[in-house]
Amino acid sequence: MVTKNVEKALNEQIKKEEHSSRIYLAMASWCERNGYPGASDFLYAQTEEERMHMLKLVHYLNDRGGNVVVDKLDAPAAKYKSLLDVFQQVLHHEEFISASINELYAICVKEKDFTTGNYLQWYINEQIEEESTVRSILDQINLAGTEKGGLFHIDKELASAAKAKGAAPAATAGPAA
Ligand code: OFO
Repeated sequence: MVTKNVEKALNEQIKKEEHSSRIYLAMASWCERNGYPGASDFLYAQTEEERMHMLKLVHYLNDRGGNVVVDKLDAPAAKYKSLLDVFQQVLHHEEFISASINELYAICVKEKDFTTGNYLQWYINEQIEEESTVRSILDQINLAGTEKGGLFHIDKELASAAKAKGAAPAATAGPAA
C-alpha cells in the first residue's frame, strides 16, 4: 500500500502527465496548420508518449492499492509566435515536469516508500533524455534563425525523429478502414 501522501503526489503527477499530453496536442495542431509537418508529427508522437507516462502511473497506483483521481484539466495555449516559441515552451514545460518528478521522489524518500522511489527512476531517466532532445532541437532552431531553408531542414529532421518514435505522419494518418 502507498501512504496517503504518496497517493496524493502520484495523483498530482498523473494530472501533470495528462496535461503534458494536451499541451503537446495543441502545439502539434498549431504546427500542422502553420507549415511544419515534421514538427507536428514529432509533437503528436510526444502527445502519445505523455499519455503513456500518465497510464504507467495510473496502473502503478492501482497495483499498489491506491485510488486514482481523474481530475479536470486547464486548456492549453492555442497560439504560438513561431517554431522557436513552441520549442521554448516545450523545454520550459519539461523542466517543470523534471522538477515535479524530483519533488515526488523526495516525498517517497520522506515517507520511506523506496518501492515507488525505485519505480520513479524510469521517469527521472526519461526526463534527462527528453530535456536533452529538446535542447538540441532549440539549438538547431536558434542557428537557423528566421531563415526559411534552415527551418525547412529542421522540420525534415523532426519528421525523421517522429518516424523513429514510430509515429504515423499527420498528413496521412486517419481512421483505420
Ligand atoms: Fe516528458 O514528461 Fe512525461 O514524464
